[in-house]
Amino acid sequence: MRASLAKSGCASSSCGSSDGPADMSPEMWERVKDHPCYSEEAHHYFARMHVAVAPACNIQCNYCNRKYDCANESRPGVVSERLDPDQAVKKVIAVANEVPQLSVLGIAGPGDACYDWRKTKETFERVSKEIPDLKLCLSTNGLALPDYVDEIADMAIDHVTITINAIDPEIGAKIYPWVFYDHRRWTGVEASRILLERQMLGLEMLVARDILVKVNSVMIPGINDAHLIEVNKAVKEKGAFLHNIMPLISDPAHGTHFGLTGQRGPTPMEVKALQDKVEGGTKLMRHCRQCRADAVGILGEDRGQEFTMDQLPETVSYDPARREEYRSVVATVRGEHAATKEAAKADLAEVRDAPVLLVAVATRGGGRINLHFGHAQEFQVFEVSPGGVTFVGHRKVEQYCHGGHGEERAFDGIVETLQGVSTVLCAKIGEAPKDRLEKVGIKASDAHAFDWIEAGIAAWYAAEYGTQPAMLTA
Ligand code: CLF
Ligand code: SF4
Repeated sequence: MRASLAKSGCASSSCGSSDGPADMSPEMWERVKDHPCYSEEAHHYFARMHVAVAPACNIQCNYCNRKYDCANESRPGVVSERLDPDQAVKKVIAVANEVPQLSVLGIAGPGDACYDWRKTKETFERVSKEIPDLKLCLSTNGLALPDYVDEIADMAIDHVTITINAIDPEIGAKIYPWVFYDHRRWTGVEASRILLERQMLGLEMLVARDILVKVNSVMIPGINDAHLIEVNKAVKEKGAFLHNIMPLISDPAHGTHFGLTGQRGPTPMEVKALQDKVEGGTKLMRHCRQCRADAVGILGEDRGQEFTMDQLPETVSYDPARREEYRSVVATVRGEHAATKEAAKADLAEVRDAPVLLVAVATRGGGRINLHFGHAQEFQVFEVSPGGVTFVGHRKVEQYCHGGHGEERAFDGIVETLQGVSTVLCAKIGEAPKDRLEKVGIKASDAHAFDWIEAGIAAWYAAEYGTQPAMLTA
């Protein structure tokens, strides 16, 4: 890899502090480089935690059952621990002492962070006093948002997510049966019109105050899937920073309207096809994990159960040492990672007449191919072509291997989930699953174990399609 660095020129300074991706100014990079949701690159290194302090909600979404989590930002079906601001502050300090990757505190349901504003505000203010460098991030359905934008700006909350599923009230009415606004309950198209107007107003007001806005949209086949192309254009015009198109999660067991009426969610390939159609509009987030409202950890892992209130010590005080040490290590490592990406790109440019392929990678994070096939609970999927390696999403699976034996049912699920994928790269795979994957047309290799992901994919691709990129791997 060092030779490759010399060949391609280092994308970052020698101390490893990258100026950020080419599609972003250094100032913008500074604002997002530690936020695991606002930067795909950051999600390899940094963690978020959510505290569920704001349980009340002022609207009803057809994909939500409020007995569970807020489906705008979380996977429904798992009950969260509801906290008061006192408990939340204690929990954040305990996590910050134990999880050095922690960089963001989010309030993301169940309920609406703006409707329950008093609790949201108190929690953020008190945490900021204890841990001033923690980024504050809130997620809202947008109905009450315009009332609090000035306070949000005063509190230096730099990241706000609004869930916008439609800009057409007729479509919105199929998603929202009612909203509670101005002391009364509204239904039908009128309810949706009020909500959508307030969402757009909130977006404009945040952008006017230079706050970064991410728009989340739940993709609901047959209801708003095609319409999300217009949503993407509209939020771009209003200045949204990022658009996150998330698949509807629908299961009768969740007791939601959509779950009970048989509304299906989209397949991974349908999500990808829609995301590809909106390329060129608002920049897309493709690495969302639809995490729980009490999630803790790097995206894709959830350490929430290690930090339930009953496990926390009586008193906690913040010790910044571990987080500071971690940040200095990351500064070096991410510079190295950025440089290998550039090297991979340069080597791929030498490959001729090769197809565009999807490659699934088993990783436990850190940007490396570092997980056994049988231990994966998700695969990160990358598109590779002579033009480069691009992250396109992740696919959750049931873990195949438990204590040395493979689960048949899990294997079949993996094959179905990896639809459209040509090759799996992982740290280790046994001959039996490798042969079985081959039989259904998916190659698997552990020849690039512990490489940086982009470098490993590029090396594999270049080897498959005729060149020998000897310098690519670390
Ligand atoms: Fe939480 Fe949301 Fe902030 Fe991230 S999550 S409040 S922006 S810190 Fe992230 Fe989770 Fe996806 Fe949300 S992966 S569900 S986008
Ligand atoms: Fe549920 Fe969140 Fe919608 Fe409220 S905004 S109904 S909590 S999904």
